[in-house]
Amino acid sequence: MTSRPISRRRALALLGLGTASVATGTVAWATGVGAPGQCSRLRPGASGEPLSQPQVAASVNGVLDVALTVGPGVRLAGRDTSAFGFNGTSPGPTLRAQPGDTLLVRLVNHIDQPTNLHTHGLHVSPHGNGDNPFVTIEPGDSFDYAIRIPANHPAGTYWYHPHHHGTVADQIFAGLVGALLVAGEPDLPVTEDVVLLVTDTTLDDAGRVVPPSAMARMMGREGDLVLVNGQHEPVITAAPGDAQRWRIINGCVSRVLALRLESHPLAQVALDGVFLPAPVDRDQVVLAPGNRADLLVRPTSDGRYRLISDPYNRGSMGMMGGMMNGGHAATGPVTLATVDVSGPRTISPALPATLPAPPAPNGLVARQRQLTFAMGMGMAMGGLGMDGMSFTIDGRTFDTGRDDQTVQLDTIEEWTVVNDGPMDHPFHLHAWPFRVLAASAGTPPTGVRQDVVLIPARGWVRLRIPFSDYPGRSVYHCHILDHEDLGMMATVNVRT
Ligand SMILES: [Cu+2]
Repeated sequence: MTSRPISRRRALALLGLGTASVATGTVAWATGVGAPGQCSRLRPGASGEPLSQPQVAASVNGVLDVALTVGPGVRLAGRDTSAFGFNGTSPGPTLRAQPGDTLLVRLVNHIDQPTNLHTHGLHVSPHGNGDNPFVTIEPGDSFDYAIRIPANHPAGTYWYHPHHHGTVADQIFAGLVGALLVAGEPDLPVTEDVVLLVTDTTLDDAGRVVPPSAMARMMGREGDLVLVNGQHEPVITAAPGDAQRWRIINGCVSRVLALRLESHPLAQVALDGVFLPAPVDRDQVVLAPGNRADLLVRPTSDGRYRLISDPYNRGSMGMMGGMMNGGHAATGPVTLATVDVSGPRTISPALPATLPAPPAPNGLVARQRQLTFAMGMGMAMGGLGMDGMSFTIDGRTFDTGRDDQTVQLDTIEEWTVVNDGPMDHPFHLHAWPFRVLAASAGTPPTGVRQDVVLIPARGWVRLRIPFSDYPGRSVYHCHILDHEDLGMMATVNVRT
């Protein structure tokens, strides 16, 4: 079964839809959510304020015991909004744990749609009340998660967000994100260690989240407001000579961040939470939705320098060409934050020449598979996307009850993920991180494990995946979360 390209006529017809229905049915909009295309947009009430850090919930004696209440009513961009948060803030509290800890999270649902919790990037069990994407927490209900982080888990920058199929994009766009840090050695010689959790959203002038048009869902929505820790263009202060660690998380629904800092190289030390073998100086760091990068920033002279995300072409919907490109209003570079460098010069120790990248697992490859991500009209099995638009993996949309891949526990597999379409799709696998072996773009692999990789339009990526430690069922999907909600997700069942 394959999908066929969208005709120009068909795509134009889809433009006029503007409904809020998705593959799994009609979305019940929560209180305070506006209608598509109405009203003027919210203007930030504050820009250029000092960068704030989310509150921290830290583990004690091996346990991080925290209640997270999902509800409307948070402050974003210096304005009161009816967007969603955890415990009244967006981002929610930063969860700080150690390898070997257990996360005991009581998730309380105070919105009027089902939700759940995913600990993105953690190599933990997907079973039962672990990192289980099949959990449904109905409005008014709560659920007790117990997520055991193994003692040998790499330290680093991870994040959490809801993963209830059909509402993932809406709930992240509405603000439900938080950082999750696993502590551990080494301590880098830095003067600041900060989380920069980047999100985008669109709010009307009453502070209500504006749902996307049907076309924006298909393209993957991008919000008008790009925020860092819920702030608009915050300012980070530094002294010349400082070394700061910026843990950048791309929490956007669809937006690819192409980051650069004016007049400075970015020394990348980690990707998707995991240390690289050595720091790498980059002019630009590209993060697909879900990716993280830890950067060391070392300003040397006084001045104000913007952290910018440049426009990134995610492709277009085939015959619609540039007209549909991106499906979003924002054009041109976006300023995420500014670093304000002044004061007495400090002297930071030199960067370590090497970093403790986790060793690559050795072993024979037990099995090779090929997976194909595609989009098209009407020919897919197992259900259709919006009005016949399908977002498929191997010709099928998501079915929670179907095992798409069955894998033997404690074996290593090689998956070649092919993108058959004209738009980029970021591939994400829960619970079992992978290494990139090769890619159609010819980009040299980093050699370290990661959990999201961008599969370019008409391209492919080859991955090596150790399905170690944890049996159970979980999912892989496109991390353009509108595509995931429209069906571009499938299941993997790892069996003993
Ligand atoms: Cu996609």
